[in-house]
Amino acid sequence: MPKDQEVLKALVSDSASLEMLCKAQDECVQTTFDRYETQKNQCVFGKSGVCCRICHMGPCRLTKNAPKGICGADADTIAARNFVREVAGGTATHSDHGRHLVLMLKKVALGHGNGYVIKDEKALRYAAKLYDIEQDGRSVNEIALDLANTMLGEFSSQEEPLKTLNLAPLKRQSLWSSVGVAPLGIDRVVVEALHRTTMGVDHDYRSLLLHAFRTSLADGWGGSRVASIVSDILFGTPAPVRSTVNLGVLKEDTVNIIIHGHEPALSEMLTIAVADPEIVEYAKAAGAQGITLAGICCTANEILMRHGVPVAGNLLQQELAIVTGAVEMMVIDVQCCMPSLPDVAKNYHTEIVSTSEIAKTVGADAFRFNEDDPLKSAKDLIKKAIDNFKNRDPEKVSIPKAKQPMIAGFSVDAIKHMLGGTYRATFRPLNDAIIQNRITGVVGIVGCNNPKKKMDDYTNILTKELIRQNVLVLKTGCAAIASGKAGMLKPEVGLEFAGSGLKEICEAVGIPPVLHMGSCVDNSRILEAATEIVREGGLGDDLSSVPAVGVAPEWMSEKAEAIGCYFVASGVDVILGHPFYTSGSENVTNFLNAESKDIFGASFHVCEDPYEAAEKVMAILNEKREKLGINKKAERKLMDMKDRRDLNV
Ligand code: NFS
Ligand code: SF4
Repeated sequence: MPKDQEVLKALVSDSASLEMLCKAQDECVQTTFDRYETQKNQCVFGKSGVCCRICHMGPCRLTKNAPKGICGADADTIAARNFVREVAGGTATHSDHGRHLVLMLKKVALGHGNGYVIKDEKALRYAAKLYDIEQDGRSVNEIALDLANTMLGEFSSQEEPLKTLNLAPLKRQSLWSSVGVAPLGIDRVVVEALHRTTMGVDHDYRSLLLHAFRTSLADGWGGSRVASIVSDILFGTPAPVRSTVNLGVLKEDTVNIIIHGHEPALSEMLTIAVADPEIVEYAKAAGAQGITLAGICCTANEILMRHGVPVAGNLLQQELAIVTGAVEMMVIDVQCCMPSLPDVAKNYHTEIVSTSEIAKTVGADAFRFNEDDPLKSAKDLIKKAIDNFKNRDPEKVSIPKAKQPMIAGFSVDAIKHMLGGTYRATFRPLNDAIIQNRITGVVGIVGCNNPKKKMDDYTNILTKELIRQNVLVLKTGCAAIASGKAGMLKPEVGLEFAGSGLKEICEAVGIPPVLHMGSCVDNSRILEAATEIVREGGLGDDLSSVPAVGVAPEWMSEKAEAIGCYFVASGVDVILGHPFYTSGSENVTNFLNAESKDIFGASFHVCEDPYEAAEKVMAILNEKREKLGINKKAERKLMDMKDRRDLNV
């Protein structure tokens, strides 16, 4: 049954998506939004986390009359086990992405980069210092090889905790050791998560949930952090860059290629290849004015941050991009690439090309990059897209006008330089602004879209509310793209909504009030920023004392669960726009939403409404400020070198 515009309007926030939803409906193209309708009566057992199909005596579904599974597992065990497996899924996902990058760094270091190089030697040297790698009298490749091997050890370490944990404040590190959640090798904890949760192993919900936190730390202070560090070394550390976002970045007169997924290596090559004069000529010969490369999801964020490549959209726009009828090719790799893409593409001329060995999609063309000559492969792929330009049906083309300019590229290094100036990169001005109550605190708004919520709405309302209340907002993933579409990544627009204290600081140091920090693995950059704040001094000696909160408004992915857990285990409270699937166990829910506070100094909170979330954020920030004794228009507390040394963080 076709829906009227009002119904469709309730699904999405931006006009481009609405136009494409209407077009999809007119052309009888099914999207996530339609399929969500058909799945609407979602299983209550699944939703409350008390369905278990871990062994084949089951599946078991717990009810009042059947409160235990066949093996005797109760709701606590089952809900906790399911949760651990989800967190392990998220950790594995980010970390495998990290692993692929480390393996590439190793190849480059061994001289087999085949077009990939160490682009940012400074980032390499900085990382080598963090991991205590000898640099004196050694070549760049020798250092890189040692770093790559050290990082590979982070995956395989059997008995030693992760070295990357050392990047956290000392107090947090000792808390992890004393609680016993400092993870050993990334692969080991993920395997252990599967082991612990199989039939007949770990049945104590506390022990299981602690393993969820342990596993998540191997993501945030392991795989994801490693991914960000190595991406910066290989592809350059992001610095502020201008670009545009939303479906309006596609053009009628160019060949449009969308890169979608997560791993930056191939998209980097495509970015290089697309500018090659030979390719530009090839496109012109095909009757196009050129080539437009645009991104979706986190691949978009990666190439946006480093090259200013425009962003076509976030998770729920992947199908809508194809509905424009103007996409010659969508290149997909891993994660968040919906299996429905070839079905949608059948209605147009779009070719879906999958490039990852581990991610096949039925109906997509599998394209293997030639490892010996990835640049040539990238060019071949682009030529294939250009060849498809002639198949575009002008009757079916309708590109929405909506697009917004934006600024992205705020790595920690970039923020430090903006705050401190070229000669003295430092977080000091930010710490001072927080101490003086010009800025109330820092909030990371991260994560996905989810058809259960009006697309981008919660994220955008919350962002505005928070900057109005003088909170500096850090963004990653699809939440960052949402802000871009709403115009909030234009500094002048952000400043218009910002409270007076935040505005004053942002204007003084030249940063916008909403900072796009990258993809989801870059959530580790948010922790890095929080650690810099602790080290700078004056805001306590641990991450849990900093007035900082994480929010995942529209999350859907296991990755978001892993991120939430490592934020909490790092001492940063996390607000979820909708709850985990654990409501079937009061104990599990209580552990995540309350008891974890006693262990980590932070816990999860659920706020289904963005205004309620804003209130909760402010309450948490103010509580932290109160504890620090800075919850008044305080005079400036000056830190001298001695104070800072005494902090010992
Ligand atoms: Ni993150 Fe990036 Fe988006 Fe969610 Fe998916 S793209 S890794 S998981 S949907 S934010
Ligand atoms: Fe049922 Fe226990 Fe098997 Fe789960 S592990 S399916 S609760 S018998």
